Amino acid sequence: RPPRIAVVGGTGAVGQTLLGLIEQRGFAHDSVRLIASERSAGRTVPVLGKTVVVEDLRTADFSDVDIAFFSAGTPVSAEWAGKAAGAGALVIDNTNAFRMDPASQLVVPQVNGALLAERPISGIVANPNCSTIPLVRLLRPVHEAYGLRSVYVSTYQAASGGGQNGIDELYDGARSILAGDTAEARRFSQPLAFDVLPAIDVLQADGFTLEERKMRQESRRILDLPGLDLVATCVRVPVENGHSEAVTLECDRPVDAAELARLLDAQDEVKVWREGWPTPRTIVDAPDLVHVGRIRVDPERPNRALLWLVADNLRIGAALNALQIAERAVQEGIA
Ligand code: 11C
Repeated sequence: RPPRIAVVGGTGAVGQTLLGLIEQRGFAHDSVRLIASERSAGRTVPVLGKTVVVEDLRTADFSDVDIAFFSAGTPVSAEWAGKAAGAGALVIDNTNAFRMDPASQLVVPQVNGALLAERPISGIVANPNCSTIPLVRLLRPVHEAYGLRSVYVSTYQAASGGGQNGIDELYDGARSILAGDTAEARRFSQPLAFDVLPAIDVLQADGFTLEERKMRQESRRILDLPGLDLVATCVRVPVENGHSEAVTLECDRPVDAAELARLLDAQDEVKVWREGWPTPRTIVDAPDLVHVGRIRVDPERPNRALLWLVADNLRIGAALNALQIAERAVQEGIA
């Protein structure tokens, strides 16, 4: 029998994208339940052609759920995902709550999907951060071919990383400024419209942000390279959707740019742009691919390659990765 699904946070930007992808990819399922906080419970919502009453997370029974997707924020997952897993559901968690938990798995199916041959001890598979996922999908083949020594990355992250509230804040701010008014910051630390903000998530004692720390520790865990030297600067830019990253790779061996382009193009669901370059607005026709451009090798240092990547953060960076985890889990018989 196909899995019985529950989605916690189904009305948010990632939850809505997930439900759309379940339909688009024809993910076989027996039933779909929507579970949310007390605030949204009782509402009726159209889901995959049916009308579903949103259930209250505090009283929801997960014992007849095979796969529970969580995307309602880290505090909600920290409190409730264990309960869902304890009741027997395989939890696929889209937050930062369990990514570094040794009893849970941190999975990008194209990189370390083989882990899904076994159910994690905690019953929780964590979905990595949206800027980590496209990066590690490129780092894996580069490491195998050239040996990764260091990775330096700067991100250009879209407003949708802050959910629908982030998108609304960008549009509201732009309208206010165009009307000669001042923009307001609610979801972000400062107004985003017509600006760039070099701080995403909480600032840590060492001066890095949590987003920058996540990129380092998650990449190391997914690639199984605990000593990988990777450093990030994460920046919010006034783009609606689609995260971009400028990546510098220091390798053990000299890199040939044309060979690197062929290598990346040969990866599943990766597109290398040989003319022009991808941008958040030009990838919309193929949002389920990691787009790569501007591949080049430093003529003064042949072991140093540089590239530009763009990926849909709500799909590749969140909902699609979560659904691909579910697809693989079903295939492996652990869900
Ligand atoms: C952003 N990467 O763009 C964040 C959103 O740890 O899952 C996802 C946060 C996370 O703001």
